[in-house]
Amino acid sequence: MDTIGATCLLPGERALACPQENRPPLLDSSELGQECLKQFEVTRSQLQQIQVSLLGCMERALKGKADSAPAVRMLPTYVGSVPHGTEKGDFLVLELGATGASLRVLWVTLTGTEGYKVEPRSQEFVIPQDVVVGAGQQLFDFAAHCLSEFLDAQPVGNQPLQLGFSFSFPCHQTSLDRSTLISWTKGFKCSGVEGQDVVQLLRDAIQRKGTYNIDVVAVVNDTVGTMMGCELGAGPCEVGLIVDTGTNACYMEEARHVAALDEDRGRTCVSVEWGSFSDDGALAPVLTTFDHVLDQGSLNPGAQRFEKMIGGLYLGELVRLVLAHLAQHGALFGGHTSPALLSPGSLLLEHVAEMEDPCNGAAHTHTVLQGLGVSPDASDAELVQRVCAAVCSRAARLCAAALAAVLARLQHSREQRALQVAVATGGQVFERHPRFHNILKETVMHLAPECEVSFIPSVDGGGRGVAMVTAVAARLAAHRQLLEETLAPFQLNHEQLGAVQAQMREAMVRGLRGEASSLRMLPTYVRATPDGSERGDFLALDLGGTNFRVLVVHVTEGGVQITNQVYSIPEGVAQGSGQQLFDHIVDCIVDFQQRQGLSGQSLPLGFTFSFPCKQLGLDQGILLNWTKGFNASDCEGQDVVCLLREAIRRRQAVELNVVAIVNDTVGTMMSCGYEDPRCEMGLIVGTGTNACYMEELRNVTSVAGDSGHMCINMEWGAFGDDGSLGLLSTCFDAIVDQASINPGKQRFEKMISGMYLGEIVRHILLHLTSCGVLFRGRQAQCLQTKDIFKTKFLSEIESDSLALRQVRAILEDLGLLLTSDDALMVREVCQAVSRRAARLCGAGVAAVVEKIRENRGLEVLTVSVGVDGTLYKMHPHFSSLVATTVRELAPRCAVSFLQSEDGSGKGAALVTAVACRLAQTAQV
Ligand code: 0WK
Ligand code: BGC
Ligand code: BGC
Repeated sequence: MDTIGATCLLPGERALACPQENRPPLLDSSELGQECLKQFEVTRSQLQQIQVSLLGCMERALKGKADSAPAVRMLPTYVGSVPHGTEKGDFLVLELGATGASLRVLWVTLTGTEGYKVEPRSQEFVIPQDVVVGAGQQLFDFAAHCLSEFLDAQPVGNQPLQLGFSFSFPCHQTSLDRSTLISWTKGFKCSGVEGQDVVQLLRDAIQRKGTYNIDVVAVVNDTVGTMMGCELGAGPCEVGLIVDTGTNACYMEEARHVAALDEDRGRTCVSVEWGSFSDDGALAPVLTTFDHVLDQGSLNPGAQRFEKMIGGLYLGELVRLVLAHLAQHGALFGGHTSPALLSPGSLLLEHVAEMEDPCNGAAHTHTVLQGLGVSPDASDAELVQRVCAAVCSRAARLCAAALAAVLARLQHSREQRALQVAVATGGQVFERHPRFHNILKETVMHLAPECEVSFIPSVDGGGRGVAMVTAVAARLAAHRQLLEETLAPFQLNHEQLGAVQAQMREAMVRGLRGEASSLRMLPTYVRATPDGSERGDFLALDLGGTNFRVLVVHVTEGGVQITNQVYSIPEGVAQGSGQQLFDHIVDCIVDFQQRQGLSGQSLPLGFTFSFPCKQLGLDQGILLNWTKGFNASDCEGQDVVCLLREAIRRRQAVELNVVAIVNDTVGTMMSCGYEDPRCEMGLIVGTGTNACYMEELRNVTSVAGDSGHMCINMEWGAFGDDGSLGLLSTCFDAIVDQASINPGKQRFEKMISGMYLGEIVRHILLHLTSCGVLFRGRQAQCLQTKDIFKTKFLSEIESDSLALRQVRAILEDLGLLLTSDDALMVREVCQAVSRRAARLCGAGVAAVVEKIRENRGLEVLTVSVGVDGTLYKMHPHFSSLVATTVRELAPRCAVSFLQSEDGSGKGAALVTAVACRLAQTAQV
């Protein structure tokens, strides 16, 4: 190739001189030089336009409004909590991609003591070019090999090692240890990696290598490592800026502004990925022909245009292209070129930095140019230095415009005009280029005058920062493991649920036979579900749930009309004397009658009394024991209908005709049975839990008769009181039971119902706090209070429509100081506890419907279950989990669940109506 005077075009280079017809008059060599230098000048207004345009792109991307190929990606990094400073331990760090075709392995010891630092041990490995552009597996195997080689020299033994992976390429991260590569940059082009989770690829390679037990716990962008590694003395840096082979920045954004995250509090680190900024409007005026040539000659033409004007991988090449152009047009080296001058990549960043060295730049320039096979004279060297300066100044100024856009974003995000911020900087261009840092600083001051910016050079290239993130990730991973271990006993599998179903079935049979069983299987003397012929007006009482209600129920041809009044049962009355309780009940009835103009009328009354009663008849019920926080004295062992009648007598001038006492499960079954005759089971999951169903009378040994049916109140809340649930019971269940007013009793209820789930959650939260997993290990006073964590919180916290922010609001209203990680974990605890409750309840229902099916020797049973109870009705997932579990465990039963609209008061009135109808026919 003749290099004197002949013009040869570089690959992909367009003739710089424009075509004959509009070719400007030929420039002499010095003018040509000037013209080239001029191309790299960027005016202040152009910088401001770039700043504004980049800011616009950032804000659109944050809102998730960016188009398919966003100019900048604004990628969440899942780094939210800045280091506590308490992080300690030894961490491995693997850096790939920050400084070109090399990777670095570091051993970082975090002391957890402010100001006391242990120098990291590190080793750099050059990545062979064929690996940089080869198969992805080869690259990750190379990384695993380097890790192993590095560790061979370290006293590690076979302790598990935690590794932070600094991977400096644009990635979609979905957690601290899951990150998918979007596209390679900076000369990397390995196949089979884009679109893949790079953490998994590294884990697989380490597995294949099989030499050390390394757990990759975090993947971090190099800008994040640089920001996190910034010395705490200076106060946490909130921006990380890298100008190395490539360039990028990250910063701490208000989490609520990141649409991709379901967050509203706190800050989260966002990697801007400004290397891909390419707003033609803003960049076109500053892009030179040399930029286009460089881009066309790169591995990723059209991509990372902004980076290719700033990154250290490209600055040398830009200078070379200008020098080659000037030489070919006789403006340099007397028009002489050389193969080296004409070959891409022959001029590197360090060459440019040397040539710009304020002291020995001129000498270095001669050395570098001779190295390229050209012999410069003094004016050549001077022009070459000016070309270097032009190219690098532009890079620094463009970088400053981008940083100014980030500062403007911080001002918007913090709603602050004056901003004080520390920017951690890292990368060879910063470290090697003599003037880059100052030009950047000055330009930022011009473009963001209201921002007070301190630049903190990263001490070790971000290795410590990556270790910090790894420590945070390791802490979170350890917390997650502790959380999973704590919640594992709440995850009941099919076998365990099948065992509960079978045990309940056996207990049912034993209970029906009057043998020892934790299921009392109490006959209710309700022999049929309503047949629609019931008529009349009835009073009904509904005691035992969240609310005590008095109702008047009108049963007519046209249907059932109900008027009811809710009254409270103060704890002092529920746990006072029986006389006090029943006098209070009668007071409410009298108040209701007065309000409804029923005073003096003696309507038949049905009493829904939701506690275990041994019934001797429809209107006789001996209270076996209180449950659900009731504990009125002198009632257990008594006929509660008598207790009510005595209270009525004590309140003279009141006429009430107590006809029936029913359990709320029976009332609910009857109430739903009135609408759907296939309803033969009643289920309550509220303050307490229980079920009843229509059993074949022949199976009820305590009641005479072999034909027909009898509704049996199972009192399944007591299931397991014989210890048969011991294997499933957790330490938290034991704590809740011990703290209850009836320890050892109602064990099944205490794993399922609303009165207890909140308490189970509270004790799990206390345990996780004591392990340091929650609330930074600080025990919250509010959580020490019994019953402060209401079961309704579970229903609210688990609602899908509730964003994490609302979960935090509920917990903060409780007085908890928490992070989003805490809120996420509290939600998981609630889910585990309520899921177990629903699954156990489902196993119980499956046991009952299977019994009914076998009772009737049916292949398939179609049956409905009437259900009531706040937990079942209000919890977002409880009912569907119960139905799913029943389908799994009783596939030969088609079960529909009918939510009772009118509560069991209506059912009690219907039972009373049936009793009255039977009594009338008996009199006839
Ligand atoms: C409403 C019924 C009542 C039952 C209650 C159970 O009318 O008989 O006791 O549901 O649900 P809780 O109010 O305990 O949530
Ligand atoms: C990558 C960034 C990285 C930057 C600096 C860019 O090419 O896309 O992820 O932070 O280089 O290394
Ligand atoms: C009682 C049952 C009642 C259930 C639901 C349990 O505590 O023992 O009689 O049906 O709660 O209210």
